[in-house]
Amino acid sequence: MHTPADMNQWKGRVDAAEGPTGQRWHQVVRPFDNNSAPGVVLTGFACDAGVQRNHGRPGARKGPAAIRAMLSNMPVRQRSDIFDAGDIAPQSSDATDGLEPAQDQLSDHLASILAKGHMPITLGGGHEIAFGSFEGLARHLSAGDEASPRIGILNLDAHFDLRQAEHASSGTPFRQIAESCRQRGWAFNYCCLGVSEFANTQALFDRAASLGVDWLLDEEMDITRRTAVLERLDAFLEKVDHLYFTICLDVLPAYVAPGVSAPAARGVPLDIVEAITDHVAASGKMRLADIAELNPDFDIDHRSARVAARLVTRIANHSSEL
Ligand SMILES: [Mn+2]
Repeated sequence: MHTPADMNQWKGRVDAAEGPTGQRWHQVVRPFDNNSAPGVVLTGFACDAGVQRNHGRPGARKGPAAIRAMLSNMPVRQRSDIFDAGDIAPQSSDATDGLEPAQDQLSDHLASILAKGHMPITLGGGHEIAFGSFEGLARHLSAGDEASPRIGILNLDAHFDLRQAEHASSGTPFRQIAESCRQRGWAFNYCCLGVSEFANTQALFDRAASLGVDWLLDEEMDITRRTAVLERLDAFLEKVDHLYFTICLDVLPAYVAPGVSAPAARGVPLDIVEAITDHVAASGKMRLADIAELNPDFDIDHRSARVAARLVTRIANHSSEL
């Protein structure tokens, strides 16, 4: 189910006396349509069916509205070509059964946005968003000239989300992406930064190793290791031409992002997460991005939603001009 942008969600402070440089996002965001000139396109994925299947705390379906509320008052800096394409969600009648159709709808939507030269940023939603995002990029690139596009998947996450399970969930998307790559005959280039040794079983570390995943533990990503982390990132970016960037908010410490499906006891400092975000956005390789797992039911004073809005704004501001 795809509902068009509800522009009533974009409201906030107006500093009329400041003129055009006093503008905030709610004053410049426009509803997306098929004739929109290339820009940043926000789409909500109002879904936590995968979180429910993964036995997490439901509520992430309310994430997109909470992120828009915090984005509304962001000052407009580098970019003002921002569009809202509304929300994609499972049909309310079929609960968790609606997961796969919603992912499929997201993929088609993103492929069509990419074909028009936009930079999609998708607001989650559980991390099941990742399979929808990747397939959107894959469908777009399949229609192009490259026989075997070099795609990189960069995930900032406490979890590999590589679980083997009977049904797709928020814990399985990167295993599904690995299978999709194998079926397409494409390399699976997956880098997961911020993995917790205490939130992933040995089976997941073994699967990551056998799939050739590049990872760093949360413990290897404190602020004293900023340079080493960015060098590792550069080595990964070197190997790919098209990057899918996904941030699971539970990569952050629980005191920074309490409103998530599965909070992290340690996490990666926001300083490092923001440095990586700026670096990736400026690389010229990022084709699409999403931010997952915001659960407003467990947020404190919109803390996690504010962090999500900062990250979305950084991605938009620093992404190379189209
Ligand atoms: Mn996670």
